[in-house]
Amino acid sequence: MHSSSLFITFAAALGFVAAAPTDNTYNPTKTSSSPRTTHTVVAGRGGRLIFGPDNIVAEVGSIVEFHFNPLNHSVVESSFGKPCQPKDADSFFGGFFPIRQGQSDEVFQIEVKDTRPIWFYCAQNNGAHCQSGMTGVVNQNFDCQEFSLRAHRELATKVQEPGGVQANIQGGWRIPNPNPLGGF
Ligand SMILES: [Cu+2]
Repeated sequence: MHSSSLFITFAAALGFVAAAPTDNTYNPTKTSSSPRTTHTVVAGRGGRLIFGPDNIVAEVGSIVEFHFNPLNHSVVESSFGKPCQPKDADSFFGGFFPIRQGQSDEVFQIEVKDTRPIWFYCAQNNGAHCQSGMTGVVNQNFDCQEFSLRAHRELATKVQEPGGVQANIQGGWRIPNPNPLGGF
């Protein structure tokens, strides 16, 4: 291998390491210049196959906190064009929350890292939740109806494959419900 191409390979490897997520530790006591906003989303709100709300506007740095009502919902990150499937190997996955009544005593939090839309769905296949409308978005581009939640949901109804999951809970924090008396 020519020495310059070796250098480029080496630099690319360094860049990859630098770009990899390094801090996946949940630290609620971490101080910051302004308090973080938390946006609450309830999976299965009102006993329906929905996320409520399902169209969230959230500033960069804020937290979206998923709560779970019956029965056995989940949350996975997808992409606009491929509903009901994880976007990629790094897509967040909160696992399943099997409960019969009330709400789960655990929640799943994600951080809004940039202004791009974050598409998500429930991967529960007993009842085809994603295909039945259990999808949502953070920071939809409201200027472009081509990429609206409505259009995404329309695509989801046509998905033939079961909803996909990740091998592990990842991309967020599954923690005890910080506000268990908050209702829903
Ligand atoms: Cu569900």
